[in-house]
Amino acid sequence: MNRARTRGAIALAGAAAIATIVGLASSADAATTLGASAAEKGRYFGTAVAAYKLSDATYSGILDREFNMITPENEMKWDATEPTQGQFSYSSADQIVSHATAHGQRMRGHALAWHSQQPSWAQNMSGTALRNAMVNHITNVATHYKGKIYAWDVVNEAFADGGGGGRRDSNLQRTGNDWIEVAFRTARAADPGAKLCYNDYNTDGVNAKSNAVYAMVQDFKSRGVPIDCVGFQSHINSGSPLPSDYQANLQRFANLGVDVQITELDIAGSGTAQANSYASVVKACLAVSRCTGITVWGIRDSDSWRSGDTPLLFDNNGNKKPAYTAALDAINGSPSSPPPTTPNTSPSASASPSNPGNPGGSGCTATVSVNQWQGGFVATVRVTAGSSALNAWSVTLALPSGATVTNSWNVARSGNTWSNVSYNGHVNAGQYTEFGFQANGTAGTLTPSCSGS
Ligand code: 9MR
Repeated sequence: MNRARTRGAIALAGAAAIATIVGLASSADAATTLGASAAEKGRYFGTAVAAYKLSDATYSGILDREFNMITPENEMKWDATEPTQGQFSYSSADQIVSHATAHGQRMRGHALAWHSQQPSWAQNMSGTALRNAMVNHITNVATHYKGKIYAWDVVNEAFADGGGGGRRDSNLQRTGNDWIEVAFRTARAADPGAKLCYNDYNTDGVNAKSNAVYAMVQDFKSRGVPIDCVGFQSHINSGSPLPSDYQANLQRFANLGVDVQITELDIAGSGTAQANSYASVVKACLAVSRCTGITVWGIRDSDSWRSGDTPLLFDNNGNKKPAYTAALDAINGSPSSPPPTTPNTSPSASASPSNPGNPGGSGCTATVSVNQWQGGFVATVRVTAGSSALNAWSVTLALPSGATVTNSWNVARSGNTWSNVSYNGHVNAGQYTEFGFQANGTAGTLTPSCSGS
């Protein structure tokens, strides 16, 4: 594991050296890829990835050019990671994580506890045996990927469709109504640095199902059950059209004190109509300060679970569709909204206020916010351009002795110098981008200083 991590770090450092040159050469115009444009707004743009497609050059070419967040489409699910009880199988998911590490992409983990895609041994279990198996599963998987996951879908699709507003019946639900909070507490204990999300579909507008999820999040927040984010899958088609209150729904969840994320976006259709819907979703996310990013559920239409709907941003040959251009233009045309906030807000973790900022060498300031828990922390560093655009930046930030970095994102590090990667060197005047890292130890007071060109 240590060796793998070292290899990844070397690959990342190499990529970053090249990236800095690219960054310096770029023009002062808006960024030209989804990931880079989203990064300029302090957001990510991700996609679902299938491990077996990574050897397809068209597929990985688009992936690495456009996307800076990856969700394994199936490889981290229960049936994939624990096909036999107590025997864990991580090779396909590890392949995706290695790819992400080598290309400076972050990971969303999907999904720890779900009624679907369970291995047959779990499908046949009930009661205490199933509850214990779920806890053991979450502990093992979240521990295996500790420090490598930006956000976990801890529980997926636990609410019923239709007007009832209740839980979905499932073997997990029948172990007791508290199975969801047990799943979240277990995930927090295993990987305190990951944001923990509840994820569902048909919750994209205000309706009976999203109201039920809303009530659960409110209850969890009031009782200190660790939850950091809510995922809105956003599988849009004629049967599930884009709700007119999409943004308002995201905002009401954000107002509960959780991040919101678009987690599995696909929109059936073609041409202008599809392009307009993509633009609406992107604008809605960027208008909600706690909407931290958007993930589309596949790259080319042919990669989609609903390929007949042609619901994605690239056609079967990997060409950009009108929907791609609309999504990119919507990101670049959106005003910068206030910060996505700091990571976890678990009761044991405290978010320290941002440092006042540092005038730095030329044209940028850096501020840091820290989420410390017993034995570790996540730091989020914001780089804000001054009155002219940046094409490259670096931040000097020393860690106290005893603190060791386990994982970082959106950045290349050499000792105490943290530099932009290819997609986030360009920052428009007055705008910002963010990078982060997770470390063992105690952060203390971190004082970043920024220099840009
Ligand atoms: O896209 C996934 C597809 O390859 C699988 O066959 C399917 C099996 O359930 O799961 C699909 O992904 C689902 C995701 O994990 C949860 N939300 C709905 C997605 C589409 O079905």
